Amino acid sequence: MCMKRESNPEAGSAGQSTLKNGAQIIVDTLIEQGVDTMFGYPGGVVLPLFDKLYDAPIRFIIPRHEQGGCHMADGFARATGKVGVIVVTSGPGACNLVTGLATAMMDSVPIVALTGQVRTELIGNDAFQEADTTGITRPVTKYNSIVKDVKDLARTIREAFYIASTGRPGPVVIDLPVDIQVAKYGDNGSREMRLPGYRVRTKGHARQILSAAVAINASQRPVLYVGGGVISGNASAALRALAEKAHLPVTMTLLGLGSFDQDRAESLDMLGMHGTAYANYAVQECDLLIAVGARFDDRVTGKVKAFAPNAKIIHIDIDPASISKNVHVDIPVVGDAKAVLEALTEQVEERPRKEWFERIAQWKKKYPLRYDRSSGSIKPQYVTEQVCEQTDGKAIITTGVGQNQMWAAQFYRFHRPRQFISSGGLGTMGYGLPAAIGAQVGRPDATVIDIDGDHSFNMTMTELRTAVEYELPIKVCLLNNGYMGMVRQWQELFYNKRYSKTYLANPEYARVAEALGAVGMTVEKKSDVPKAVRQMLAETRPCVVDFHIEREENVWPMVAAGKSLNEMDGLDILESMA
Ligand SMILES: Cc1ncc(C[n+]2csc(CCOP(=O)(O)OP(=O)(O)O)c2C)c(N)n1
Ligand SMILES: [Mg+2]
Repeated sequence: MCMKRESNPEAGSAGQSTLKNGAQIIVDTLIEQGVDTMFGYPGGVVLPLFDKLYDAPIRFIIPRHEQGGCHMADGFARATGKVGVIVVTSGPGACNLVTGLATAMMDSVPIVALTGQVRTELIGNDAFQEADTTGITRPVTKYNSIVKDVKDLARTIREAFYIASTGRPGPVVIDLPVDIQVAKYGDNGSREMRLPGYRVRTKGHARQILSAAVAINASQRPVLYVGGGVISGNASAALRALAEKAHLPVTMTLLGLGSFDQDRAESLDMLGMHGTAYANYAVQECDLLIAVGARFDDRVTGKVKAFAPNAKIIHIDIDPASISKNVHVDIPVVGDAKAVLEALTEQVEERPRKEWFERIAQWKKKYPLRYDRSSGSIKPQYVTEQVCEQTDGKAIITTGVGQNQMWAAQFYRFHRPRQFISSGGLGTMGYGLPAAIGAQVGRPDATVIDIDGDHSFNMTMTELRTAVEYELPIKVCLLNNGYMGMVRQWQELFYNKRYSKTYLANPEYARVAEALGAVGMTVEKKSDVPKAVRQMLAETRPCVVDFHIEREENVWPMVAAGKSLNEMDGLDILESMA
């Protein structure tokens, strides 16, 4: 068989002397694509590939579970702007990726996932560890494909990187039957791609940009509403230039945090369900809403019919499919956020908009984010503030999902892109720790802190061992309320305090951390918080600090599901803490 393939006349033009097997072609194509780090977990049908990875010049991180590995690749991608790469085996390995892929898909994160597959002739036979990986992952990927001929291997992998990282980024799965990994082929060095239906628009239509500039110049009460697309499109500097020149207040989605320096006067911080009152009021009263790289998610809009009722809407997005999907848009601009914002900045005029900024200043003064500082118990907001203060607002923060995520978003102040890494669209509990590991792998120079919930942490805490193994000094700040706090909050508010199935007894996290080879600390007294944060930051080993916080603390303000943005609950509670 092998001999026959070696003399295959279809082998590349370089001839017999350069025949390589598929696994080597995969590794060479990864290196050609600039991959120096990858994540992955072995298994039977990826053994040929793992054999070639044995001496490849690629840093390889093995997680404890493929879901963790996929979140690591995702955290790596979000922290660095590069494509995250993961390789896993067929069947259970590929199935374990699904949550990670869906998380990356919802948040437009570039990942290339290589999955092993059974031999091509066995596909459809219920072979050992066979799963229909392309079928299972189709709805949670931007693109997927199975390679059935070694001739297509290099090209398919190149296409995967191109699709994952261009336009609206996203995860791509390439399924690799084991016989393709051992088949031999001559690499003819061609860099061609065959993607006739895939077009990426970059510049934006000049007439649409002009209409947008005219609308901005005419507006008395504009608001820029920006999302993760500004970060993935490397458009932060362009955003700042526009906001500064035209004097535009800026509010960010959860995924947009970091795209605009929160210390700047134009920042309205986060909007939406747990956004600031001043952002939500400004959106409801604005006469022009300029959405950039954001998708009008329901956690942002509240009741869609009542969203920004007086505003004309401009929507700048690289993905034409997201325009007018949830909210009718008056001036669509399909294009790259950076290119469009730069073109807009040239065409807008300086306008001080004093009255509008004064109105915003009144809201900011009346409704800042607050919590009860006099309380004797440990408030999660206090822990987050301490972490922010002691890191000078410079750390990379990842989160779990729930109240912890909202407190991190509200009380850490972000200054630059790629600093806040959180599962926004899917809301994946268990994301925080592996994402922190991936971010630390990509940014060894940075302080990386996972502000996590106890039950989110429970889901993937086994990855702490991965951090120990690779000497990644990540820090975990557990906001431990014992509860699935965000669900408990909804039960308190909407289900008459019937806390059905939202309490589970937790382990002693400090001992768990130590058993896994990390540093563990427990903090039960408010007065110990600053010192514990200091110790955590000084640690050179992975470290978990278990803060026993006020158990029934709530996140305020809150726009209940189905309410409009100006109908916020909890403002009276916040005011009473003044
Ligand atoms: C994988 C997964 N399962 C279930 C949920 C639903 N959910 C959202 S928040 C939450 C509670 C989170 O608890 P914890 O991590 O302790 O965070 P807290 O809200 O207490 O800060 C749950 C169960 C989810 N988002 N993800
Ligand atoms: Mg909790």
